[in-house]
Amino acid sequence: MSTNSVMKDPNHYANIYNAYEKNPKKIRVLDSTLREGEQHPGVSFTNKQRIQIAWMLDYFGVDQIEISPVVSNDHKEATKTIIKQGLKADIVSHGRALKEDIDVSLDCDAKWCAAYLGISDIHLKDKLRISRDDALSRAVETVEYAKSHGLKIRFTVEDGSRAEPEFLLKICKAIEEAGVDRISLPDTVGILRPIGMYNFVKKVRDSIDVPLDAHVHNDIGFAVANAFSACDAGVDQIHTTIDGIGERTGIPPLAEVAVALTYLYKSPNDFRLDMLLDLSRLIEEYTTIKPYDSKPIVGSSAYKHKAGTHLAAILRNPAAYEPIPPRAVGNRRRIVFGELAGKTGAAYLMSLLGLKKDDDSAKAVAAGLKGLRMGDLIEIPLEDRLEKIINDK
Ligand code: HCA
Ligand code: CU
Repeated sequence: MSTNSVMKDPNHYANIYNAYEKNPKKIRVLDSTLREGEQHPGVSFTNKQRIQIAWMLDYFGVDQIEISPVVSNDHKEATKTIIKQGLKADIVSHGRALKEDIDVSLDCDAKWCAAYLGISDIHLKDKLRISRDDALSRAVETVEYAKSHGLKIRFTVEDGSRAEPEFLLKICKAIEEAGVDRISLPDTVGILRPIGMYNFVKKVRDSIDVPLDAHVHNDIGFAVANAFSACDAGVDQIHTTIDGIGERTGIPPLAEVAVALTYLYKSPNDFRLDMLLDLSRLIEEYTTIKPYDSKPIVGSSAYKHKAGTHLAAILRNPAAYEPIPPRAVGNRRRIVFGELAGKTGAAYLMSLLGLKKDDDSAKAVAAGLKGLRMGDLIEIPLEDRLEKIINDK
């Protein structure tokens, strides 16, 4: 490939390392902001907010939206109303592996339900206080009950990553026979590393035909990596929440997952990625939880450029330090002037202020900025339009 065509796609060689398949398969997204997200400390939406979030997620393009009607009457009302909206996404009504919870989903007129049951020894012994045989029959009965009432059902083998592997397979096979529509494989306490998640999923994938979900927690910071490791092993749906909120440290954030699927995995989804910042802002407004500055995609510094060498490059071609353009995800590029601005940064600042810039004065201003010892002085947005003016000069 010639230098010129590589310049057209600055990610060209990185893409070769990423080794895309010719026809990448579609990886779906289930968003659980309304279920797992509400398990985040301090988060509780009003019904109006729940409905708005569901509409926005649907418009964004997720495949399934999860909500739990069994939590309270309010949640049940919200679930009913959201189901009535006739959104494109499936609304998945989440509850325990109990007939009474399936009944609540039926009451809400759900078409899809999800049932979870802890299957690791610690969950069986210290949470549920039932034997493996009890768990097996409870799982099968729950699936049969949902199916006999015309529901589609996803079954979650909760804490599956810490369950005895032969029992995990036994239970997956039994619910497959009972007609389960999807199985969610969770790393409930986020204890797996990426290869561990791969092996966990592969073990099930090799003996089960039912479509699989990955639900992974971020306790040690591996959630996004593990979700994609699960895809490599055969999962075709990832669970997310907006900004990754959830129990403890949460699960993979929708923004990272949707951007990675689109740009790094070439999965044929139809996401409106430019809504990502708005989705994050919406959750910030409803929860008062502000995403940390350096959070990928939606963080306030995700598209800020500061060091002089970076500014010099960005002013010519932002792709020098941006993997994908900020506009694509609804964010904005900003440049930061301060001690590190350097000669190019200083010259640019002078041109913005209408000052004549020659090499010596640019150097003097750069030295002045350094001498101020104030850290960052100002930051300004750098739009593509402005860049063009600079480049035309
Ligand atoms: C829970 C546990 C769960 C379920 C995941 C799922 C987990 O809080 O109910 O239903 O796919 O992490 O195992 O969130
Ligand atoms: Cu969870």
